[in-house]
Amino acid sequence: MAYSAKDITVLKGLEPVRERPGMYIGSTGLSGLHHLVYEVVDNAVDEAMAGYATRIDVTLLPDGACRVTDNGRGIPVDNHPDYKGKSAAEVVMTVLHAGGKFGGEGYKISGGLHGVGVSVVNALSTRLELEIHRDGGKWTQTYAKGGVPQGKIQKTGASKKTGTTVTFWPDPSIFEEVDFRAQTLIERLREMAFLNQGLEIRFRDERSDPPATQDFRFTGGITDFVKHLNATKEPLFKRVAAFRDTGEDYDIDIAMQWNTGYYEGIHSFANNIATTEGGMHEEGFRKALTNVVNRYARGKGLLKEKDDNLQGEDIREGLTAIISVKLRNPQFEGQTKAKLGNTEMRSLVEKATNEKLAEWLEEHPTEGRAAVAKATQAARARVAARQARDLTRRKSLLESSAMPGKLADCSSRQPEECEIFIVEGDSAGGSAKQARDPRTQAILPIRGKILNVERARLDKMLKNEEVQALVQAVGAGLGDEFDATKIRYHKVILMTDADVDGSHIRTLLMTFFYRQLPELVRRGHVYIAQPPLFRADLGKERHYLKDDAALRTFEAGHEGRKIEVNRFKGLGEMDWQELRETTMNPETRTLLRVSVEDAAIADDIFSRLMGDDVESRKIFIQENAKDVRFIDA
Ligand code: 0RA
Repeated sequence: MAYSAKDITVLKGLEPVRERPGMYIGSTGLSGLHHLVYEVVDNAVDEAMAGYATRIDVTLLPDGACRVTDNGRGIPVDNHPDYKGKSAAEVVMTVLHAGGKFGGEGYKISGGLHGVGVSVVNALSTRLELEIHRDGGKWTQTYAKGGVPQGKIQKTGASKKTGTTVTFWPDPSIFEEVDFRAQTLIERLREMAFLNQGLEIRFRDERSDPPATQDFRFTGGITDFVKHLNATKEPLFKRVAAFRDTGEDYDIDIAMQWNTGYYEGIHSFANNIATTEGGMHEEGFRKALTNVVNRYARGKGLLKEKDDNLQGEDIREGLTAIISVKLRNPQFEGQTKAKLGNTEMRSLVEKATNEKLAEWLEEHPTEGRAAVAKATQAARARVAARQARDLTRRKSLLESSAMPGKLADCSSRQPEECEIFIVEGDSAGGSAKQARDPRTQAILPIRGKILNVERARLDKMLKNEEVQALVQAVGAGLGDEFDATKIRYHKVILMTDADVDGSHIRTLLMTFFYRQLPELVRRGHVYIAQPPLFRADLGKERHYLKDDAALRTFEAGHEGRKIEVNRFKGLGEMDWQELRETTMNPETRTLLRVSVEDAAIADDIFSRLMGDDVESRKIFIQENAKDVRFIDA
């Protein structure tokens, strides 16, 4: 195909996106792939937030495409004033950052995130089809690889409805993988539906026959979100406290409910984007929450004059809360651009919480008392936990800051080059010790299933031997005393069997890290080793294959030859040379880095997996057995 001068302008304009995709969508792994969908959905949600769309359909097609349809006004198809001869729709699809921002008044609060614009999706696709229903007509335009328009937008029929449909095929030469994960998309779409009260989002996966579908529409908005998060827990009381405050150019929407558990689950969003690093809105909420509950407790005589104030962490124990704000110019800061920087939001949220939560407590005295009683208990447990911790610390001092007995440490003392393999079982630990590079690789064998941390309280958990060994080895402390500068290994690698028990232990370990050393995960220090599932012998050659797909490809590539296939049931079945070559040697292995993208989703999953609700755990494991979660290569 010959490019015309105009094509070259488009190619040039979108070129930076193809050159450095990571800058625009974060990564070219699964997370980046899914970002494409979110970007298109965000535009449709914007149209809904502006009051014009009520429904969004997201469909995965059998040929690998993703289709997003909304029933909004349709992207304008008339000529764009600033771009001669191009429709506004074409500008949106081919100019970086054009977005819908020229909508003027219609676009008061723009959610667009991921904010990079749908042209980025176009740039990273092999093909994109646009269909717009508007002004009595149906309009279509197609773009080839890299976002090059195949002709102008054209009226191809009449239509009585309005709306926009974008269908795109992600480019396999850009992405490591182009198979969308239904479960990942479903979770985000559900979240979107919670955050946009009343908006209908329908998901349909046509890659299976019959197609799998899930529809979301929550008339209770984030109140339903909180109920959903607490559904796997035991709510302290039935009611959800919810309040909102709306101004000229902002919306604050808060819902909260305590459960009888011990973890804090405060999740904040700004313009529908998870602010996992917190920010001003969260700060305002926390400050007001501590204030209001203490004032209430004193006012009702639940705290006596001689009593200390309840601390914020006591009050937040077992609290599930959603803070969702919408504002005109969100400033996203922090390492992962997931922290809201707008200072005005702090005082706005603080004021709203101070007034409205106090009111709510006055109106719901039974709930108010229950919340204070829970916080008072938490305060007592906090004191007990501190004593337990002091004890452990003294003990480890006595043992001269010794490392756990089972640890085979490495000799290097430069954390940047050090790795620790957490290995299941003593026998696998043995071959790992032989296989390692003792200078940079340490081995910590873990026996059996470590304590299920989700269900245990900190003071109890600290008494668990396996947990102590892990924390001591990592060397950076725990909980709010975690000190990242003391991390002894920059790679903490979970190496478990590829069977059901192995994956259970891996989930337990990931839960532990997520709950107790979240900073370690956030900084990208936690990895999962990928031992192969098969060894295929071809004459004298040995080939190690990581999964069923790899085996099939291998077999297809050697048709007619005799292949002897062995399935490894566990790490213990490999000899140490095999283990080194396939799984441990940095030159030849592949590792998966564990990432926690969206704490709200992760929280939900871990609770379902690990919480007390056996039924929901069963269902969850059945549904997700094949889906690798939180993992992005
Ligand atoms: C710019 C202006 C108008 C609508 C849109 C963009 C729009 C963009 C997207 C993206 C996905 N779905 C969308 N729906 C609408 C407003 C035009 C008018 O005033 O009618």
